[in-house]
Amino acid sequence: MIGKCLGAQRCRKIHRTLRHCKVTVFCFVLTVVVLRGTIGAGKFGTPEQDFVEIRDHFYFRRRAETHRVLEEVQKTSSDNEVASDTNAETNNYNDFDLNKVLVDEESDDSKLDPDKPYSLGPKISDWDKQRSEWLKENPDYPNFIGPNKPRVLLVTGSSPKPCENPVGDHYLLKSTKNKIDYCRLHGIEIFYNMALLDAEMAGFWAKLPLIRRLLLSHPEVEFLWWMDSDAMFTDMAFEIPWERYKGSNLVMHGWNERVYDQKNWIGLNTGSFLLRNGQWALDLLDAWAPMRPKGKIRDKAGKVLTRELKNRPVFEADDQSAMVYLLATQREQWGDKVYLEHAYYLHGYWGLLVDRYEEMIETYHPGLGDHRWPLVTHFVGCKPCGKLGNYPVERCLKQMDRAFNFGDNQILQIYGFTQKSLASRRVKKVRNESRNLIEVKDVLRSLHPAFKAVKDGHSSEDSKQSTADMTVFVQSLLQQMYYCDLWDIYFLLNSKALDEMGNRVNELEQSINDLKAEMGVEGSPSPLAPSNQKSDEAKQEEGSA
Ligand SMILES: [Mn+2]
Repeated sequence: MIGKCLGAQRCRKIHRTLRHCKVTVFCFVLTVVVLRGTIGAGKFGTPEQDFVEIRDHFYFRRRAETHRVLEEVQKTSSDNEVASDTNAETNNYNDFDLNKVLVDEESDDSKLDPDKPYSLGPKISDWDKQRSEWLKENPDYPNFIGPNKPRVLLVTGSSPKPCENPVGDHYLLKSTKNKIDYCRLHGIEIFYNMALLDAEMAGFWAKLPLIRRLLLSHPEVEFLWWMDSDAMFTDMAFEIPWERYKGSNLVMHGWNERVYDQKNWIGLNTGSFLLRNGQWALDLLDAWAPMRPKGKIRDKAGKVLTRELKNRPVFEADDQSAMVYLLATQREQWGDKVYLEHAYYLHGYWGLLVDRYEEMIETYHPGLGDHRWPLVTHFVGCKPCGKLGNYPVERCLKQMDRAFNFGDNQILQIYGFTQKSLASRRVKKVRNESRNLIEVKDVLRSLHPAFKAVKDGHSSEDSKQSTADMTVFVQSLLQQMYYCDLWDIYFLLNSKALDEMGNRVNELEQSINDLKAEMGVEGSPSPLAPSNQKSDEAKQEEGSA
């Protein structure tokens, strides 16, 4: 009928319009329904009213959800006294007394007989034999993951309890992140301990039973690297010169004359050391432990140590003094297998280093490990996790932040960022993102340094071995170059550093050419190919800088 009145063409037009309207209205209704269903808005009030409703809704949902979670928790622990306590009702973390969750069981110290000599565990005297048999039976877990690259386990840890001051836990987290980064770059595994494995070995002694248990549980680990929670890596590029320790079982930062001649209690440091897995290590731990922690014997041993060692203050026996005493009094038994290193900072006392970070950045580059760019900065005497340290809290925390940033900058720079300053938590971009795949590939390769590569360490033929050794040597040379041009482009632009850099590149190139000539045709295995390419790039970069 409408068609008759308006004519066919017009009718089609109206139909089309109506169809469009239907779709529009349907969409509108759908939108309203969805909005009301999800956020409950759309009562067609003012935008302000809607906003208030949305906010209330979200707030209510959040509250309801936590309430539900709390209810479930309470249901599951209905027989627990937590439910009956009014404190359990609080949603405020600041109001909650953490001691309700972390219940300390009674110490079983009293059960130990003070007259019985202390031992770390049952005596083992054939560990070397057991271990070598295990290694033979498990060829997939070699103790060397490359020529001159031992399998290393870094061991660190902290108390099972939260820190006395919450900020201490934050610094433990930073210190842990720092260690994860270094170990990831260097192909090292980490064990973080939070369990007090032995009540008698509390405090600085806690590491001994832990180390023993780990050595016995991981025969595939060649070197165990103990590192205190208050020590941080400040040189992410420095690789331990493993070949130097071929004949050593224990490597600590220290000096022969200060330990053996002066018996100085700070002649070495036990905050960061390397211990080779073997019978020797077990024997050393047995000889190290009986200074018998806690109580009369530890106090008495402390007096002996203070009397016998140079400059030692009066306090109970500690692991470091005990080590100095052990080495100084039994040098013939242990001395030939102990390497006291001071060519780089396996441990670096923070007081000597932290104020020079800016100078280091201006003049040097990562990969040196020594006073120019310390491998480790150790915050001896700062106790952010405890109540009372030996230094002002402000200096400790400020410098720990700076040390963390100093190390973390080297990680950030791989990804194209840097901290605004060592005191800052903010980062800025140092280079634009790569636009093509080839560049991205280069960036990614910088995350796979040669010292991390896993290679077959079972080369039996001498010629093969020498080629492999040569390869590692060339790789480590290239690695140094590689880090130089990779770490920071601004370093290249730094005028002071430029000359040194130029000379270094020339020297390294010369060494590589010499080595290539020496090695002849056979000495160009595949891992070198990309590195050669890299050295060409370094040349180009040098030219353009
Ligand atoms: Mn320490």
